[in-house]
Amino acid sequence: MKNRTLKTLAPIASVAVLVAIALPAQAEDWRGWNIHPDGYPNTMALEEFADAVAEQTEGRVNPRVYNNAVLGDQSDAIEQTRNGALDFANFNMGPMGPIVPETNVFSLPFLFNDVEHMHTVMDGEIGERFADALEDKGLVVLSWFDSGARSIYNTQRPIKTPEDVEGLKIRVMNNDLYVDMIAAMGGNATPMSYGEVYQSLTTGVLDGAENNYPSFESSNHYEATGYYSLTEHLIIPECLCVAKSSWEELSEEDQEIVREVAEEASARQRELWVESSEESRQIVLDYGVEINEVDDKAAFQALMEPMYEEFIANNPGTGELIEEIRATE
Ligand code: BDP
Repeated sequence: MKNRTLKTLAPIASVAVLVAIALPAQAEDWRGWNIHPDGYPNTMALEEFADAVAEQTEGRVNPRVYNNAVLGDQSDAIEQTRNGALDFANFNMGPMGPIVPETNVFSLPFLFNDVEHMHTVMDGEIGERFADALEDKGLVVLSWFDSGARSIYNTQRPIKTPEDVEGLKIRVMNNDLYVDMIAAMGGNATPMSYGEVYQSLTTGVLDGAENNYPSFESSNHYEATGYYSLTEHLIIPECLCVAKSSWEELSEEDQEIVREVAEEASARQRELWVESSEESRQIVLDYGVEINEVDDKAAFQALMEPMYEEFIANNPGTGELIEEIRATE
């Protein structure tokens, strides 16, 4: 009796084994977080990344991008990606600071000379060190994106000297370093999620905020503020990151494909960035926003010295790192 059962079951079992072998490994449906709307340079690059990954892995990895931060604000999304609830994202290193303290150095105003300098640093050995720090916290950096230079905009007046910032209520990203930065200029900073800023500007809860041209335009903040002043105080890198747990589920071959596609997405994003910045500048000008150059940026820079001193004192080794970044050509 016992034997007969085994004999009848044996063929069924081997069929099951064969079916399991014949089926392809389960496809990975990747959910990607993106704060920006349709048409934004990062959104376009992320969508191209998603399509190319699906195509080149022949559907083994199927990324999908969710725009406009519908999956949560940036600080939440960083945590969700770290714990694998989200698979990939484009993150700014500003709100990354509280989670990966090494990245706080990017929130020091006037760290980089210009955007090109930032790219040279991030594409080199120093960038790799930051990628390692992020990986230790569960985020695999695939490539680095541009986010231009951030400038202050407000409803009250053009900012030409630090005195013009006096008393203004300025929204900053979630990182306490920006509170010190605005305080050093004489203003009052309010850390706030990106999505809440527009309304706070229109109701007068805020006098202003700070961002690059594409975000100033695409968020419609320009409609609520009359002055955009080119303080260019922050140049912050962004990453295209994957959750470490999602990354480790991929075969080596697929990892290679995804990494290569991400490098292409970064090149594409940087190209689109330049075009988009110019387009956004034109849109806000046409709308009637008054844009002004800041002739004496050194006056702003000088006020940041105590912030640097405190940062270096509180974070051993960062003095050397800052020197190294500044010396990178
Ligand atoms: C944009 C960044 C985005 C930030 C946003 C902000 O690309 O990651 O969340 O600024 O100010 O430029 O919150």
